[in-house]
Amino acid sequence: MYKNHRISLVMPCYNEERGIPEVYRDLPACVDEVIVADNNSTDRTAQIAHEHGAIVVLELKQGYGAAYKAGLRRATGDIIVTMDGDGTYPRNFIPILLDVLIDEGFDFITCDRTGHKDKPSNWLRVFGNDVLNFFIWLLFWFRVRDSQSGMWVFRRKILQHLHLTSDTMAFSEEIKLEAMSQKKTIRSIELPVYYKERHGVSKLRIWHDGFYNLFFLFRKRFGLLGAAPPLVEPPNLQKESNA
Ligand SMILES: Nc1nc2c(ncn2[C@@H]2O[C@H](COP(=O)(O)OP(=O)(O)OP(=O)(O)O)[C@@H](O)[C@H]2O)c(=O)[nH]1
Ligand SMILES: [Mg+2]
Repeated sequence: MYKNHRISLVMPCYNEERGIPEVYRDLPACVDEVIVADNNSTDRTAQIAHEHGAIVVLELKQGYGAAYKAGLRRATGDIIVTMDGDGTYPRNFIPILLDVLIDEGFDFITCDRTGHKDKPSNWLRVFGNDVLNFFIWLLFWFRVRDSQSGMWVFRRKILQHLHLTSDTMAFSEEIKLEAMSQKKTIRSIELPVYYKERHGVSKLRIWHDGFYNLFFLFRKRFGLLGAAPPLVEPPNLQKESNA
């Protein structure tokens, strides 16, 4: 619990047996439940997550977005924190981000890694991220510094307003588009964090995912993605279905 809010951490994991122990190593005590969405891992991801006390949800449909949808549906916290299962995102920032969300009355925080993605080996990722940020500005008229970041902190109830169609890596930009464009309903902010070296093998296919995510932005902008039911029902519908 954190300031009377129940906290869920959701991680999509595809072969992250090396990353999961790293996440747990300095996980703050305020996290009440950890959901590992295991995406057909062929290593010991599920076993290791289970041994650490996580709730393991198996998602057979392959993809970052598909795994996230399964994990988010299972989360019960008032506030959901997300990150990769590879140890890259800073767990010790969680209480600070929760402070900002709760004390300042935000609904959605997305974390910006760009200050720490300055290594020469990362130039292609930085460039690709910037191209996607630029097209978000061009197509949707709002600015985001790190459209591909996978660390978000948000109130679970906003899921009823989000239409999340993507089962792929484009899920990351889509959740920001959905949350940050609904300015009247959802109060959003982007905040900087640091970003560590990953444990285990990267699943990112830079060229494939980069072009796919760019194409996705156009399809989203011009309404070519079809409908997606919200991951949680609005409260009045929940009451009716429980009755
Ligand atoms: N790419 C990908 N990731 C998946 C999939 N299913 C689950 N994941 C998880 O989604 C997270 C993001 O993938 P990463 O390989 O970390 O991608 P990235 O963060 O862009 O790249 P790195 O900076 O190298 O970590 C990881 O926790 C993966 O294990 C999948 O089908 N594809
Ligand atoms: Mg990662």
